[in-house]
Amino acid sequence: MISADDFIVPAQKRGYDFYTGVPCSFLTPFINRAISSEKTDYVGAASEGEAVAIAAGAWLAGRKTVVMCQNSGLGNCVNPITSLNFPFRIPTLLISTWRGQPGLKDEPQHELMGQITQSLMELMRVQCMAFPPASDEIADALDIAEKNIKESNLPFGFIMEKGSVGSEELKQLPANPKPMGPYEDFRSGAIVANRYQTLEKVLESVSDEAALIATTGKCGRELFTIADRPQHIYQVGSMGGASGMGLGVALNTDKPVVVLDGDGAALMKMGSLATIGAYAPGNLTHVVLDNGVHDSTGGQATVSPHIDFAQVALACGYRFAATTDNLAGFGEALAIASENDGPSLIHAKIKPGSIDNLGRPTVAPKEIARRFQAFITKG
Ligand SMILES: Cc1ncc(C[n+]2csc(CCOP(=O)(O)OP(=O)(O)O)c2C)c(N)n1
Repeated sequence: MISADDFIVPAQKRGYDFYTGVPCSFLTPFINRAISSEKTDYVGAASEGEAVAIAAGAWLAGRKTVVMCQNSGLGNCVNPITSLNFPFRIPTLLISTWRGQPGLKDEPQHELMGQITQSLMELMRVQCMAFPPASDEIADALDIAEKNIKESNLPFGFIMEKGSVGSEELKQLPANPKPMGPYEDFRSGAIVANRYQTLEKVLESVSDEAALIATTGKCGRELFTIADRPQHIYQVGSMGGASGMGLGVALNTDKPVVVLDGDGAALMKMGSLATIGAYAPGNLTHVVLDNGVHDSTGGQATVSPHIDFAQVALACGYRFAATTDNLAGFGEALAIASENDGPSLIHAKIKPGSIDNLGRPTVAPKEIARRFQAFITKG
């Protein structure tokens, strides 16, 4: 058995000091220390997939990251690990517990995942090894992880057995929710613009210093078609992960960060609104481009006509929210968001549809990630 600091301190010396994840009882002492240690930043995520996206954002802003989860949560990580970390070559240290370890008595829901934890990691191209059980094995384990990450630029996994880390007190600050932020309704009564026109308005309105993170599907393809700049991420996969990534970036830079989300994607990871509202980075603007459909896959309806994203955001702690259905109102909402402390959410009601012969990003995701990281960290 080791103490949490036996791992956290040498990991921090190697640069790993941004932690995010969802707890597991096997992780309790380790996660308690990641929360209380002054050497680490910790973001409690709503889901493990969101944690992977937050960590990816933090890495894009220059941090070295650790994602902690129960192995049940590995299932929630599969999509971002395979369609975000892999194509963009974004590494993280992934510490997963080993509930259901064969030979040990555990609950029935952990049996199958316990049998496949290591092979699932390897299937996802995540090289992994046992979480070091003794303090004299930690430096070597971290060096193996570092070497692997340097070579592959992919996540590296540690599988943590029960009782690996000695107990730690849970010391956390009480929640301090603020009164609900202001709301503006800029609707004129008729939806006039589509996503392409709204993205053009974003580019015309936001500062050249702003980083833009576009959700999967036609949003990123359109943004690339309108303008390709180093401060753009076209999230080709990881549907729903744009907001988590935006949070990870925004918490680690002073530059403005604008997330360009879809209604389907925002609904897929709605827990991220809660995390953003609670961690409340002042420089984050979250635009939900709501065409009422999964436009990129043929226009199948989402449930967004039932959802008031602006009110959801305010209830989650966003500092400002607005609803718009026209470009002038959208521009006004963006101006308020950029002049005031966020996070802000702009619920932009738009028409479905795109342009004819829409292209796709021609810059490789790995290159996009690295030029974005350079944009955020240099200057
Ligand atoms: C996890 C996952 N499920 C499904 C898809 C397929 N998919 C790609 S884009 C898309 C629609 C996204 O809808 P929305 O966020 O509303 O954006 P829009 O296409 O309307 O711009 C879907 C379902 C995917 N890429 N990833």
